[in-house]
Amino acid sequence: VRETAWWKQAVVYQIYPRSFSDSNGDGIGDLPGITARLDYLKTLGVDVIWLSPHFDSPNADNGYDIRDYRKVMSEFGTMADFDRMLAGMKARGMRLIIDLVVNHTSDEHAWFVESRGSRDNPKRDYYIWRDGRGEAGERPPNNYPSFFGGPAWKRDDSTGQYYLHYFAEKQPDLNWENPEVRAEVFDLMRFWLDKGVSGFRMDVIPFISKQPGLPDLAPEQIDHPEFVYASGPRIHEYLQTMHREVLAPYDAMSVGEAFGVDFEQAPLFTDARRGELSMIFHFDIVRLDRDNWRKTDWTLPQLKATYTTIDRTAGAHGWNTSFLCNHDNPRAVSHFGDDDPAWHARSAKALATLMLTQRATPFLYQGDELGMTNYPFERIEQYDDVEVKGLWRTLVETGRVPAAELLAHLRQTSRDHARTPMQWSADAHGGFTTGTPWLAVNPNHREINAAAQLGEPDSVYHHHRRLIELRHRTPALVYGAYADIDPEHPRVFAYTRTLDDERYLVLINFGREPVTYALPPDIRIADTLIDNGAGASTANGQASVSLAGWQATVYRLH
Ligand code: TEU
Ligand code: CA
Repeated sequence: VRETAWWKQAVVYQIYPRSFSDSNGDGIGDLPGITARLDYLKTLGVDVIWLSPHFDSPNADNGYDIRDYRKVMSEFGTMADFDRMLAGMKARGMRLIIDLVVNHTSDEHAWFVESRGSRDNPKRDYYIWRDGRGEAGERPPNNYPSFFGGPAWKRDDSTGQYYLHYFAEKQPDLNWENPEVRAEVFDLMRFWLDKGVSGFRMDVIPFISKQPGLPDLAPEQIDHPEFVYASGPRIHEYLQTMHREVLAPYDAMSVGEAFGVDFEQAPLFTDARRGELSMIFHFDIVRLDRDNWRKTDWTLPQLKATYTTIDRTAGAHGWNTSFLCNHDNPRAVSHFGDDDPAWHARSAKALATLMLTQRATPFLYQGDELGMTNYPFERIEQYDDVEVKGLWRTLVETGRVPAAELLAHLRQTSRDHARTPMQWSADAHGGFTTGTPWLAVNPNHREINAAAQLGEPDSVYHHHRRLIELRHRTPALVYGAYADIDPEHPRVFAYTRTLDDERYLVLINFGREPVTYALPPDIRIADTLIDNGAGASTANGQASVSLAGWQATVYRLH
């Protein structure tokens, strides 16, 4: 039996509000700015919008450090603006999911302000406090590193104890062992569900259960602590309770950011019979060519093998996400495609074809529907990201890595590539703001922008729109079995999607050179459903297909 769900059929679009659309000229995107762009999203065909954090925050990590879960960030607007935005989405038949960031809060959250006050404060146990090691407690309680540089522990002057922070010092980790913390989180989730949101994207959710006794990491675990952080013993108990008590009564969707979860563990989170999460984000594709901040090489067979593994591990009762970018990663076309102006549009469309024809819910990141590219960063001062600043401090300022080396990698890997403002038009600052943008707009907005692409039927935008429409009317592209028919081919990604007696073939040429691709004997093309404008069409029943550079085509098979 096919297990159908509204969120399996949906196409999701991620908005990073700070960089989407500025309505009042202060250089920062905001909620009225989003409301003004809803028709653009509706025309594209998206069903669900995922909004990165919109809550009150001192912005140590652009909103992933929340000060008040029930208040809208003042730069983004008011609760009335939120309500208007949500009503506008609903009026157009779109849903909203919001970001649930509950592994940690801001250090300015009222809970933490109280918690740090004294050892016997009633909120002390909302966070994770420990004595230091050494005679005078001068060394942290264990050797955990933080993701943004330095140890994951900060000594607090008021009581002399250390608190745990997996990310920045301004992001203290909550203590989920405390039932009051769990009740507070479930409550704030209901607050937003009652307002009408349809679910949550859950930030580093596997990290909420900590290792008992917080033992030191073994030397081989230090470089990738996420695998230890993501495997606390109570994670599934917490998620099952959350599902039963909060999500299920609202038929809410949930997507967990599964940083540190390896393939074998995936079904524990997403097997529907266990009642935990709807789906998770695997990191294995966007981080295929990464070792922390270092860019490494990748090959097409490696990418294909990863897709196959992800599909298999979901199993019959699990579900996956499909994404090539988000606010933490370089731009899809610069990363997996070819952002040279001659190949930019066609390769962006090829990647859209890959992204939107998986057995998984697609998550399209803002600007990728235009093929927005990486920013040409040159100097450290051009970056904003707390992660970049932490790397600079701990690697370059300590002399461990030469500045030029880190900069060369950041030019390909930095999170800021995805955070430059949306390119709405060829106007100043890409039409994002009438003021000064908080982060520079990519100079290529004169060529790559929404206004130009809306008026051009063959644009990257309209190709996304057509692919989304095709997916919506073709259940086999949502639910059909996935099979890579040629895992070793170094240039062509070839896979079928099969549902009952309907069968489709996707062919993507990952490169500039044309390829003549011989079809396996059991594959007979009936007709072409969509092609990324490369022109070469294939006659019914042909034994091989000529693919132009970066050509991507979806065929119906006999
Ligand atoms: O990110 C999780 C995460 O750990 C990585 O993707 C992170 O971006 C970093 O590159 C690890 O090296 C989530 C959010 O998506 C991210 O924006 C936040 O900064 C982070 O959690 C903390 O909330
Ligand atoms: Ca604004």
